[in-house]
Amino acid sequence: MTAKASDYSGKDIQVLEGLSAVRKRPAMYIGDIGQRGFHHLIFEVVDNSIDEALAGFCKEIDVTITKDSVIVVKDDGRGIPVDVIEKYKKPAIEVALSMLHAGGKFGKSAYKVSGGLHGVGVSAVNALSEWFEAEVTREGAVYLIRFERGITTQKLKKLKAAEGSGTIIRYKADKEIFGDQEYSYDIIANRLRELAFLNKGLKISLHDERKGSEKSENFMYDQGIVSFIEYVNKNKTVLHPPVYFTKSKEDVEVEVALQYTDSYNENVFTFANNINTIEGGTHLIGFKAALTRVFNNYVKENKLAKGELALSGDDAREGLTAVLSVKVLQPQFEGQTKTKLGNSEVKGLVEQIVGDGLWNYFNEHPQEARAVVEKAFLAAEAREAARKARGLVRRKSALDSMLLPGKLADCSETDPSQCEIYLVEGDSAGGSSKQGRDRRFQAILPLRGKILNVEKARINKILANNEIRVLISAFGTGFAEDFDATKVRYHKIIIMCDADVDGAHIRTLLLTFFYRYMRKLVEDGRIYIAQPPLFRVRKGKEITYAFAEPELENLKKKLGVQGLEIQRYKGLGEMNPDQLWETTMNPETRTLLKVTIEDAVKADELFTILMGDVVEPRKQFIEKYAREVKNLDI
Ligand code: 0RA
Repeated sequence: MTAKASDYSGKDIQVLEGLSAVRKRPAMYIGDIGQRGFHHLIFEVVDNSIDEALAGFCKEIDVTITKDSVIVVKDDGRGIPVDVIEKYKKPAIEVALSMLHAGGKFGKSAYKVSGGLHGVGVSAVNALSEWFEAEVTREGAVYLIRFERGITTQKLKKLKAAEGSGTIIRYKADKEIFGDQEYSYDIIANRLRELAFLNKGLKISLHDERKGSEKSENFMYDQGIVSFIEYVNKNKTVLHPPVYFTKSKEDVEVEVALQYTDSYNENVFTFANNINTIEGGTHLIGFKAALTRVFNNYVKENKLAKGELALSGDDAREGLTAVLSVKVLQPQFEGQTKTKLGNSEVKGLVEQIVGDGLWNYFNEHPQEARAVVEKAFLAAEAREAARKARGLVRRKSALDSMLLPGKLADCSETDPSQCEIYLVEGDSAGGSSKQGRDRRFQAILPLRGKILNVEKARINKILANNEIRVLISAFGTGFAEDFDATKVRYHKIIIMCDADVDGAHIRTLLLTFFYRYMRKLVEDGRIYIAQPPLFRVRKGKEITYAFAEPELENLKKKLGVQGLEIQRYKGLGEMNPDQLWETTMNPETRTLLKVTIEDAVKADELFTILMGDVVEPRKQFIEKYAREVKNLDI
């Protein structure tokens, strides 16, 4: 054996080891092996086609879920190169698809997406697929290569002569890794729609060929992020048409679109190289600085000031929907979840573009400018009133550090990581849960009646609401400018409501409040929903609980129907303390749903529809989902 040949086999082993590492610890490479990771594989493949589009060679991307749940991603780019790489004695495509992190080395596109969130490249998808195929058309022919669980089972072969160019990836996610999961059309559609918004003019289509759920959609937006803004604001009352600014400089391209609505919320979505930078970063800092400056300069120059009242950044952003998309050559992603843009050169550029653009817009549209500035002053007044009210609360609590709400039955443990608080609907259930709990680590806060709908109120009114004040002081986090999620006194905040319409309403009101005003608690995974059973089934001395209809049916079958006593719980109050503990509160036996934000655009849409003041979309939403709801107890 020549030195060269042994060298080659050595490399070969290294390649295989690379991918077996992915199979050994998949979560390390794709985040998790649950729903998120399972869908992430698709986006990892699509990202490669997006890179090709960003480089200017791909106009269309086609994603299909076949009836056998095979994923097919097709693009009309240049095709993955097939020429043999000297060093590996293998075609470039084989190296790119079977070597970890090798993908980037062959990419010559201007703005690579890979390198961002779990940017592990398509080889990780290959490793985690039962089988994986790439079909490439380029240089006058069609080529095919195939792998099974990351191992080449069909070397690259030429299939036939053909015109044009493009890449088709087909893969079947490995059951050994992902179990029996099913693809969610909505998760895929939402991300593809977002990618189409962020890459103006690119056509992305999605086809679901699974039996019974056949569906097809095309996403293509000539207006790019302006269409994104229109989509986000479709159920809101807007104050002016969307405004759009863009500029490219050296290695950075910036696009900004914004529009004010009459709502009290701020919705700024930021992206770097198509990655949703939920932790913000330099682009967001530049944007906020420019916005605040333009507002204050406009007020000064037009003598619109109201006494001593100064406009803060928060005031200037009340009711604002904005999409900020930057593309940088070498993105630096920082932060806990690697979704914070670190490139310092971006801040100044964004600040300049937004500053100049908005200043010109205000001067060319004085009517619109006055409307949004007027709104910012109303926000400032509300904030000032809230600040005064909060000052009172703070002084009191400084005098008495134990100022916890009287209704709160606190736990004895003081380490927040060990503590839970149950927010319980109604006094009677509050009573049972106080008796049923483990008082060492479980606190109970009964909520009387409904909390305020924060979607329709400004901050001063929110802070005047008694139930909300009680929540804030029990949590210990402070509020608004003083809000600090790290001060939270309980690492689990558990919403426990009846399984009826009122319960659902109270739960939604609480979630709206948390999402709009304590979002960090949601992001940190602190918010949970308790799952009380719907049925109690007794046979002789044996008692079991069912949490949904199908479970009840199974129980009926298992125990045979004779002699069964079935009780349907109408509310938590019907359970005695022991039952409540056993079914809903005992960490050993209960089921808790953790509230997560998978998609901020969808979450905003949901809360706007459910709690906002435009009626028609709510009606449509209820009509659409009413058919799917079976356990609704009115
Ligand atoms: C690197 C170089 C070239 C194409 C690609 C990557 C490429 C990769 C993927 C992955 C999915 N679709 C893709 N399309 C293209 C082309 C280099 C050249 O032709 O000069």
